[in-house]
This record gives sequence, C-alpha cells and structure tokens, in this order.
Amino acid sequence: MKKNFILLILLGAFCWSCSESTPTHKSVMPADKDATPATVELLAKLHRMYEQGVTAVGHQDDTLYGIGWWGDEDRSDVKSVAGDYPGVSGWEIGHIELGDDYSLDSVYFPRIKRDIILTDKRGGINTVSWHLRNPMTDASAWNRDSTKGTVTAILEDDLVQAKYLKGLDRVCDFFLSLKREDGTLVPILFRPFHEHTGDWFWWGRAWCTPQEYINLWKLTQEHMASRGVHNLLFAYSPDKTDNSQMYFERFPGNDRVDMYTLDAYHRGAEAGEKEYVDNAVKTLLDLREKADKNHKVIALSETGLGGLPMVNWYTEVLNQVLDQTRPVYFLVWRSFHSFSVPYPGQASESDFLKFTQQDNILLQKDVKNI
Ligand code: BMA
Repeated sequence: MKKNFILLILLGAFCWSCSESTPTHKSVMPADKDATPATVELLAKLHRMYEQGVTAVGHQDDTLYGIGWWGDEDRSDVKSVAGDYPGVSGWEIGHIELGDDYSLDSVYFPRIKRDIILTDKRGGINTVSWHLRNPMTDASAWNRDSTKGTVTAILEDDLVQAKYLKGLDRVCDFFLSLKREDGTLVPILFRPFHEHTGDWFWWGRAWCTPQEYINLWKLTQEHMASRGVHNLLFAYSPDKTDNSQMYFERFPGNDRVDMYTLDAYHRGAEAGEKEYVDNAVKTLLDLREKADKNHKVIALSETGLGGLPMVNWYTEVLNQVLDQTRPVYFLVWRSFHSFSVPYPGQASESDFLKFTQQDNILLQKDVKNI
C-alpha cells in the first residue's frame, strides 16, 4: 500500500512537471486572442513540427518566377529539382500600401493572392514580408538619412499616421481577401518590420528608439485587429545580432509575438562559412532556450548563399546549422538577381535533392501531413 502510494506521488509529480515544462501544442494560443480556427491550427502545426524536430524548406516567390522563367503556371525551381513545392512559401507585398496593381518586385497582386490560396490548398504554409515605402518621405523602404524620424512621425504626427494607416488598410484588405473555398480565411505568418536590428530600413535600429519600434508594432497590430484581421501569426524577425540582448532589445512582448525568427545570410562563400555557422547556431540556440520557456517556436526566416558557389552548401553548411538548432523552417530568398535554390542543370542540383530527402526536412506534402 505504502509502495503504491509513493508510486502514485512520483507519477503525479512527473505528470505535473511535464505539464509545467512542456505544454502540448494544443495549449498554445496565438498572440491574437481572436485568431481564426485555421490560424490556431497553423500555430499548432508549427508546434508539432518543433516538437518533432523537423524543418521545412522555404523559398521566397517560389511559384512566381525562377531562373530562366517568369509567371508560368505553378512552376517552381524547388519542385523541378526536388519533386515537390517547398513547405513554406514566402511572398512580398511592398507597394500594396500605395494602392498599386503590382508589388515592388513587379508581380501583380492578384497573382500573389492566387498563389497564396493555391499554396494553402495544397497544404503549404504561407509567410508574408512587407517592404513598405516611407510614409513620411515616400522614399523606398531602404534607409536614407533623410528618413530619420519616420517612426516618431507615424506615432506623433496626425497626417503621417493617417497616411500610414491608409496604407495599412490596404494590407488588411489583402489579408481579408485570402479566402478558402469554404469562405474562411487562409492563415498567414506575417513578418512586419523585419531586420530592424540593422539600419538599412527606415524602421531600423539607428532611426528610432526601442520604445518607438514597439509602439509601431502595437499600433500596427491593434489597427489590423480593429479592421477584423484575425488570420495572422506574428513573427519577430531581427537580422543577425551579436547577442540575444540585442536580438530582444526591441521585442514587443510574448503576448504580441508568435515566433522568434532570425534573418542570417552566409556571405563570402568558403571564407564566411565559420562565421555564418557559428553566429546562426549561437543565436538560434539562445532563441530555443527562450522559446522553450515562453512556449514559442523558432525559425530561420531568411538565409542562403547567393549563387551557391559552394556546390554542397545544403548538405555541408546549412545542415550544420539545422542539425544543431532545428528551426521549424528556413527560407531562402527569391530567385531573381541571384538564387539560393538550384534549378535544373545547376551544379547543386543533386546536393539539394539529397538534402531534401532527409527524413527531418519537409517539402509541401510533408508539411500538409504533419
Ligand atoms: C531584397 C531584394 C530586392 C527586393 C526585396 C523585396 O532582398 O531581393 O530586389 O525588392 O528584397 O522582395
């Protein structure tokens, strides 16, 4: 009897510690408390991926264009080489805030909308970035010194704020237009004001205070919610930093963020390999520790080696990062003026195929089934 009693106590303590330290994906809710069921399910899927230690392949503008083609129906360099679309598809909506018909990357918005809906239907995950123009000066997202003070102006100057919110309304309309066949909305992983630890965008570190950045995030999130947009998960997405203090310096809070993600590129081919791997591993391990405490997941939201001058980059370099850190996805940028996924005939083709055939690397069908 006494033995059973002790066993019961031990079992109880064990279960209690499990529920304390590893809440199941079912218990994790999006930052948006009114998130749609599909958005809640997308977050649950990301947590399942995290728990299972798998990583989805991601590619920006994957089905829009590639090396040697533009605008073909449902073509994809990833699919041509690896047999399936990427698990995560990234899209860019810069210039939608202006009311333009096409993006800053010259893609018509109806085509982006079509491909997001199609990706979702096939079971893939969609993520969106937004290189919006400066609402104070009308200059591009990329910083000029004259853009200093833009975030302050959005927060404090009624006219600039009204212009920013008018642009944001167009973003809201776009997200609210992404409908599944049953009329519910496609869930999106939104990555606003990314790479703000650098100073190349007008929302960057050099041009506003931490509190101003956080207030811009809040203003944006609250305005979108007030417009009825509830199909978003929010990714906090700094560029590579020296330490996690800098990473979290402008963090809007765990109640406003669903994922900790990192943009970190491999530059300089062989010469830059160690720096890239060491920095990405260190940062992602730091993020994992914090993510585990705060019930978040981590991702490598932008990465790649432009032009793939190292033929076995995927199996020999990227794998070093992924094997040590297991982000839920990595995403390489668009195949336009450069490329970080191979295309048929390119030298890294067989390496990429070998890489994607690993059990813990997911393409679209794998993501669908998880
Ligand atoms: C950058 C470049 C630009 C592009 C921008 C937004 O990294 O690829 O050409 O306009 O991303 O997609």
